Amino acid sequence: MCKNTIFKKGIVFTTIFLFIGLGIIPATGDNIGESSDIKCVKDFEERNVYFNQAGEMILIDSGSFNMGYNYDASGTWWYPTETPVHKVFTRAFYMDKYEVCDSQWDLIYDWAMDNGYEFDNTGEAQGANHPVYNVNWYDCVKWCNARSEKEGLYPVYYTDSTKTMVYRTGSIDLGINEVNWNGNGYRLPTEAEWEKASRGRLIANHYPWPSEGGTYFDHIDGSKANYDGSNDPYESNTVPTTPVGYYDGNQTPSGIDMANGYGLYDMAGNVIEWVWDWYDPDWYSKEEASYDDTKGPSNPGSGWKVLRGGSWHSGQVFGLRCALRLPQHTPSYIGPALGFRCVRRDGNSLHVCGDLSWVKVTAGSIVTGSFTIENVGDPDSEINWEITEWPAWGTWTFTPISGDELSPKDGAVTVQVSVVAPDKQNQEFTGEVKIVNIDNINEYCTIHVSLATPKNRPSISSLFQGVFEKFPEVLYHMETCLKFDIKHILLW
Ligand SMILES: [Ca+2]
Ligand SMILES: [Ca+2]
Repeated sequence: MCKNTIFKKGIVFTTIFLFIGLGIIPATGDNIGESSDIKCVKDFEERNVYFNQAGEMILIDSGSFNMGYNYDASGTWWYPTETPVHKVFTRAFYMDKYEVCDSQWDLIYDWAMDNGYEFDNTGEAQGANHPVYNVNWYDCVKWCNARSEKEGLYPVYYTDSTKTMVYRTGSIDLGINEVNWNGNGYRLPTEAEWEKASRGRLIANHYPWPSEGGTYFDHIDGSKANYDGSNDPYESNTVPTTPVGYYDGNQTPSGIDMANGYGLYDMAGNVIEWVWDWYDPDWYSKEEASYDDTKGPSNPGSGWKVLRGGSWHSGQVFGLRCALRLPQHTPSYIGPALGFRCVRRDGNSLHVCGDLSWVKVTAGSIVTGSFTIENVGDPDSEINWEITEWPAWGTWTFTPISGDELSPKDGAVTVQVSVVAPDKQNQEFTGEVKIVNIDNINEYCTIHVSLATPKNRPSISSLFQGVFEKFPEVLYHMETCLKFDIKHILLW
């Protein structure tokens, strides 16, 4: 368990969704892949629960993943802007579990209108729990800022590189320097963050669920996502969005829970989603594409923003793939199939993982264990940490007991633990080990520990005695066989 007290309208349908026609593009492939660096599921889940008490966001863990999709020999279903597959590290971040829905949009939008914000569009939707659409990139970015300010977080987007003027009005093509990437407020995901989140810890998957190799049609049908022809009950509507997270097992006909490996919904289909990045078709072959926490091109270049994940409008399931990068949309574009979701940075850089529990420990004996400490903050950040508290019972040794300049690149550092158990039989001991960021004592993690010594149990000899008393013939036969007085030995 970790703690950080800082926490706390209608455009034409004819618009060109690129993947109309992409069906002709040559299908399967051995995408190079390796899993992202998952350090600790247990602690990950604990942090998730903690954060979700404040909002419906999911923690995407720190680590690398393979971005893109490679050409394969069959030449089917391949698109050049997705190559080459390259490794990208992102630090941990939180992402909205669902696309931003209408009720959520309105709540922030109304607050923003009373607090100096101006939007180009009011946003539309097919119901309170359906995704908002007809919102342009500028609207979404400003809405992120309003969401931050309303919740008392630091806004992320500014109109100047000194980051003093909060972006609240106008249509401004922000650059990377006008963004406070370390701010704790809401923002659009980068392309890399979106794809990593979409893949849900899987490797070379076509869709946000297990779907390697074969053809795309082997892996997707109408029970899994909302696309054109998915035959959901909303299919005949003019704007056939489904409620956000509809594909969660409650849809009709009922299907399986379509949250991906991270617990995110609609990462394929429903509405396609804005991301931060400007579009550069050749971006993946550039060195900067593999930088830690890459944020895409630093200037507008093509003038297009990237859209991700496909939508209800995607007739080609090709368009719903994790790797697909949809261009040809300026930041001022709006459409009935285009919405968004937000991310924000993980407020805690110190990440501790481990389980220190021992049962049936002989009183006074020595037990050992370990846990890990990791910096999941900024790629350039360093943490000086120290173990400051541990239970008063037993005699504890930690190796090491402190560390300097731990950076995300160091990965997880293992701390070996040795405890001399208290010299008391039939006892249970519990407590906590506390690990503190000594430069910010408000940031700390704790590990629950427990140790139990065994009860005074009947001895083996007394168990045998019970058997012999009940079945004396057993004792007779054994004594005859072994030619000595077992009962005497047991009683001795
Ligand atoms: Ca549909
Ligand atoms: Ca979507």
